[in-house]
Amino acid sequence: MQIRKISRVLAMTAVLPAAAAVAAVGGIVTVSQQNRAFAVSNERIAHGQTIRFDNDDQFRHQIYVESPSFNFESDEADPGTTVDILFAKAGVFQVRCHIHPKMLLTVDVN
Ligand SMILES: [Cu+2]
Repeated sequence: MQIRKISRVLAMTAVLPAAAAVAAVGGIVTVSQQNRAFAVSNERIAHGQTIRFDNDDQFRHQIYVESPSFNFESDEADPGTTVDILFAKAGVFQVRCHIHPKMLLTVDVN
């Protein structure tokens, strides 16, 4: 009886992470840009996910990523527009804005 309970718990913990990973594939996470800052300073996503940056500011923004394994550079984006970045590789990436050097979002891609 006791052994049966434990094995059922183990089976559930084995299934849950797999289901979460499947749901995350191809998903879009939205990050707002407001008051010359990203609305969050850290974001955790799975590789294959996209972050959509909404310019909810009254200013233009620009978005870039510089790293050994992944680089991205957007045009300047007007208020009310969006920029999508697909993170295909695992790693930790710093997302910045050329126009506002204090803007920083750290993205942890699993
Ligand atoms: Cu900016």
